[in-house]
Amino acid sequence: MAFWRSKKTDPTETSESDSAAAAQKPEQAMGILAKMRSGLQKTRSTLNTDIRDLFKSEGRLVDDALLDDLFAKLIRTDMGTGPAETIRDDVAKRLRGRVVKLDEVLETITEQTQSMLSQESTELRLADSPPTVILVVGVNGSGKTTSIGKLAYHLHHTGHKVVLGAADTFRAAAVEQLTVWAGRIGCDIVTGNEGVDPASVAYQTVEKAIDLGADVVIIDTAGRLQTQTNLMQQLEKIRRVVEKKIEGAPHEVLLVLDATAGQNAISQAKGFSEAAGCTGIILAKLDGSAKGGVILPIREQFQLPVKFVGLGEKVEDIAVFDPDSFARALFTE
Ligand SMILES: Nc1nc2c(ncn2[C@@H]2O[C@H](COP(=O)(O)OP(=O)(O)O)[C@@H](O)[C@H]2O)c(=O)[nH]1
Ligand SMILES: [Mg+2]
Repeated sequence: MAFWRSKKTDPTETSESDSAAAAQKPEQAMGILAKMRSGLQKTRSTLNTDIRDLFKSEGRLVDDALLDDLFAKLIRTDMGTGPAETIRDDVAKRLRGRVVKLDEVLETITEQTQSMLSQESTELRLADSPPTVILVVGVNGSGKTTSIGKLAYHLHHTGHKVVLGAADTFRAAAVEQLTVWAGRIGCDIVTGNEGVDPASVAYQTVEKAIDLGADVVIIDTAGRLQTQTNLMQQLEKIRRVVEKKIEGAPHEVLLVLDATAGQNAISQAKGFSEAAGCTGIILAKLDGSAKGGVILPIREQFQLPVKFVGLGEKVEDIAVFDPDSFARALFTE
């Protein structure tokens, strides 16, 4: 599970700055597990403290009382009743009537969660010929700009030429924020003055990427709600101008969801994802949340793969979503 297939073929090209990206190569899956573990620390400690309370060292009989208690603990991670029932019923099916230790229950829960989270692909959809255009959308403050910065950093350091487009022209601060990221990464950015048509910024960004022979374009957009018709139309316009320039673009429309919003993030985003033609999800701010269980209803209710998870505010705090590592990080110490 590479973060992104590295373009570099000449080993002399690798530099120290590749180490963060290298930490996400398949042979270093432990790196990803460690990262997820640290990002999910809040959820895990709530959950494990809670579940541990149910057990004594000599174990406990799996009966209705335990199953009810377990259900209540699972719910606290904001996974919702559906997924919590599925997990509880699986524990019942496999362990009812037995006296079991904590570890065995956690292992059962982890396996069930892994299967619930499994999805076809987390790989970014690439253009047949570069540049690949990625549009990033979501409500205000969900973590769009920060996720773009982190994503761009990893792409840049795996040998991809990245151009950023600051199409959130509502606030000068938003443009500045992305400009700071571009400077930090050392990649190109196209900006427009506050208030200019975001679609024109998107258009110019794609144009510049073509001129520069860039591999990836990532376009930031202003936060919006699905109910804001004019803003949704503006998003549609961005899509149109991008597609006009490159057939098949945008290749990905990534919806950024804020994990700290728990179930609210889901209700907010449901209609949005359809209206904006989203192709994948970035679940940001998992580190700040004790509600990491929210990923389960996200996988259940959206017909979209989770592509990345945000695990902090630093450049390296993003990971390709891997269901197995995620479930393990959620439940095991
Ligand atoms: N802890 C944490 N904070 C994040 C993460 N992603 C974004 N943030 C913070 O969330 C706030 C809003 O992020 P921003 O990218 O500006 O959101 P936007 O309005 O969607 O562009 C900022 O303070 C970010 O530093 C994350 O994965 N972890
Ligand atoms: Mg922003």
